[in-house]
Amino acid sequence: MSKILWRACLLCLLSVMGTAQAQSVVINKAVARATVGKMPNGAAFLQIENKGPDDVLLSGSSPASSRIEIHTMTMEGDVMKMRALDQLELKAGQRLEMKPGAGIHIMLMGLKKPLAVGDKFPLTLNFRQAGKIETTVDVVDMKMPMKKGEMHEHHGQHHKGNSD
Ligand SMILES: [Cu+2]
Repeated sequence: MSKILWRACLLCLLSVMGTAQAQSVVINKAVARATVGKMPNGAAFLQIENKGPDDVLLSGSSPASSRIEIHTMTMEGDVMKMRALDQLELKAGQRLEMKPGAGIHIMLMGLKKPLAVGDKFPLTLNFRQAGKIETTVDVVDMKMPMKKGEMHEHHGQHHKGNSD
């Protein structure tokens, strides 16, 4: 039942995007790394474009995992450290592109089941100004995040730089 609701929601979201910018925050190209074996957690990467006023990403949720955390990864000396952020600021006009291997990502804590290539699941992000925004995450093969981005061509809602 909730799947049908989600479909309906996605449809209206797409039709809104086609006409006017009713949404001040736009999420594109959401992907998650396929998990191996019984990995308890997964990682998702997406593009967030803030077309509205300064905003803050407060939290997220997904039926795919018991919890969502916003993580940042930094190099401290030779050690890669990952820590959870309470929130993530997004300035007006800011475009954030999460990339595997460095920086900000969305952590799926406590996966309900392994993420297999080709799976899709909904993810809801909750912003202070823009409210709740849902997107669909595609699970892809991301063994080698480095260089040349051998990512599958997922053109989903890619939206050419309409910068006004
Ligand atoms: Cu993480």
